[in-house]
Amino acid sequence: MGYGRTRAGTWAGFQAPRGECVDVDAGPGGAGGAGVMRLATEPDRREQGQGSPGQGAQRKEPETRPRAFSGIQSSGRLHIGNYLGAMRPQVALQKTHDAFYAVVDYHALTSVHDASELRRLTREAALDYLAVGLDPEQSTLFRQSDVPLHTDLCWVLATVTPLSWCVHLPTFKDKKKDQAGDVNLGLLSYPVLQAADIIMYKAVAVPVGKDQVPHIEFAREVVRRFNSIYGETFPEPQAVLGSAPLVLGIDGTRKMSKSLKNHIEIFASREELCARVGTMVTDTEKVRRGDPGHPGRCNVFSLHRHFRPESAGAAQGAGGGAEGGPGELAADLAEISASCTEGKLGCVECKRRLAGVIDAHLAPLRERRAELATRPGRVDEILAACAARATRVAAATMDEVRAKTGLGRITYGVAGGGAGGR
Ligand code: AQP
Repeated sequence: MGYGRTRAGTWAGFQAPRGECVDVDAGPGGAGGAGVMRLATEPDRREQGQGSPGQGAQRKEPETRPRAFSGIQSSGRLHIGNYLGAMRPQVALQKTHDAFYAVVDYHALTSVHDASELRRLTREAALDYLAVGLDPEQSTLFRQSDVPLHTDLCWVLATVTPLSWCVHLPTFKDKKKDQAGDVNLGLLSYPVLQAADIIMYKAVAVPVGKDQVPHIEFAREVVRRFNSIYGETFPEPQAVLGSAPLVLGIDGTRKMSKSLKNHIEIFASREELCARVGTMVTDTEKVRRGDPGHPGRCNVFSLHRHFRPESAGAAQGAGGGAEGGPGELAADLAEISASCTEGKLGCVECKRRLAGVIDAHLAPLRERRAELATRPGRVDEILAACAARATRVAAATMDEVRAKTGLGRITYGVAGGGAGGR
């Protein structure tokens, strides 16, 4: 099975049933889609205008692939929940979609209030993205704050978004608890900015983890509201889920998350990785080594699965290397399941084997990241060129939004570029 295909066989997100997510792993599909409104793939004069040289800006226009957008917060080291749930499907999607991926530092600002820390984390996240296989020749990888039009559109959307929609979002309620000492207005408007990020590029596909589905539904509601007031402008985006939409943390009960500190970093050293996997909670009903286990109820077994054959196609797409070929890994998985169920395989050994398979998968990614880290100028170049391309597309959208809402028309500059030491 491979990522990058839709069950519905169409990516015209605004034609799909409302609220439905697309499983990126399932079934044949293809690009396309026509609708009454201007499509995300339709080139705009402003977009085609001033091409700037460099990575990501050299592709041939007009782009005909449907658009995708997703973001990742630079609020901490990325973990295998981010990787399996979002980054791997995102990398797969870049083959079929004109993908815009942003390191969303405006969002991270809602929790990180230290300038050098935010800069560092933003650079790290960009490096992580490139290391897992994001190709700046195929995708537009940029830092969100390099395209300040995102906050411009966020304000416009805020004026059509009922306050109650934000206040009642479960994710806001969770954040209020997690960040009790810092419940800022940015946390409340977080999903509005996220909606702005997505629709700025008229994206129809949004590859994310399951926890983000309510935010994509929120963005769809905002689109409907805007379109009903100002006329058809934006397509309704659709969430795209991969084969691991919800990865549990090492506690085996809650979502793997930086803030819950139950995560396993993607780019931890081999030793750290083994230590973290070693502390994972296993099947609670298997108390002694010889007790029969229940792989279907064990988070360690879930991870065995996510790093094995059924994801092997995607793993290759994402640049991961696995121990053995897909056939060998599938047989290995079946053997683990059988011997755990029969009480022959102890949890310690099962975790040792899991650490081995994850390490083998991540080792080439680690190498690529280390290599990229020696060339910071190259990363800055990529981010700058991609920010220029994102700005051209965003400027076209904002021209349309400003005209429809009665705001003034302005000239847009290209900000920043590069996450490095300013
Ligand atoms: N455990 C997970 N399983 C599957 N997908 C996940 N994602 C995050 N955790 C899991 C997906 O990763 C993308 C980026 O997420 P983010 O940068 O917005 O961070 P997050 O969801 O807020 O991740 P954390 O670790 O939970 O961050 P904190 O603790 O800082 O809030 C998203 O697509 C998300 O679905």
